[in-house]
Amino acid sequence: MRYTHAITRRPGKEMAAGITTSMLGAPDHKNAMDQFDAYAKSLSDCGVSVTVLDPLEGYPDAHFVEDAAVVTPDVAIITNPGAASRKGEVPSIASALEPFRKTVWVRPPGTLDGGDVLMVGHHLFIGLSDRTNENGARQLGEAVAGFGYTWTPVPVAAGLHFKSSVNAVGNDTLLTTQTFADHPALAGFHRIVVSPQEEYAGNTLLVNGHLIMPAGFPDTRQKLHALDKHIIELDTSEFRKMDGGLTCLSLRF
Ligand code: CIR
Repeated sequence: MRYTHAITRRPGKEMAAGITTSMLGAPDHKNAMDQFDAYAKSLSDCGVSVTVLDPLEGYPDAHFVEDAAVVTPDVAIITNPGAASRKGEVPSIASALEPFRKTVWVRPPGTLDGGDVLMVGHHLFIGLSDRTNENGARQLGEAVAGFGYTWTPVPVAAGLHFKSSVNAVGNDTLLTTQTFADHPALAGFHRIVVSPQEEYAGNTLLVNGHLIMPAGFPDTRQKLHALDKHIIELDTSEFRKMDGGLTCLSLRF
């Protein structure tokens, strides 16, 4: 799919108060801003018009905009994030998307994080995780079914979200961690498997034929090199400290 737009949000000064399990220490806001600027520039270099929202006061995880919506070519689904501290992020993302798409909202008891949703063509893989429940997955599946999409729920056994472990790096090629290397739900796709010490690089982003990957993962870089795509490596250290990666930082459509 060719993207024309992306919505992003600058990290706020309170970003260290977000949710994390990483034990990598507190993020440095200044470094995070520099990393964010490089990220937004890379999206722009890939031919995408980038909207940059201001930090959302009181919501230290709000720059991980991917979790607040799922945008298809036909409709934007506004999520009900699984973490209580993140539910208030959605109205501002809905407002940012309204000029582009009709919106449909996930309602309780359904919960859904966009990080659990991988769209490949007209199919959605929806991770069932600590953040996304079956009701939320079904609401999303039903919202897109009318536009010709199919969907598969996939239990997420490791990592925060489904896309912490599986991402598209080509039309029929997925980059996965070993957990999903032989997963039957992904049958039919060519799979490139990241090594156990490079699992974080499984969160690599395909934008208009370019691969944006986190810096510092030479084995994965070499594997991706075989795809003959332009590779952009970005330092994501400050976002990683807060369990975030490259896909989390934008909504692409
Ligand atoms: C959280 O735990 O919700 C944030 N600290 C990180 C969210 C990362 N989002 C993503 O992978 N889509």
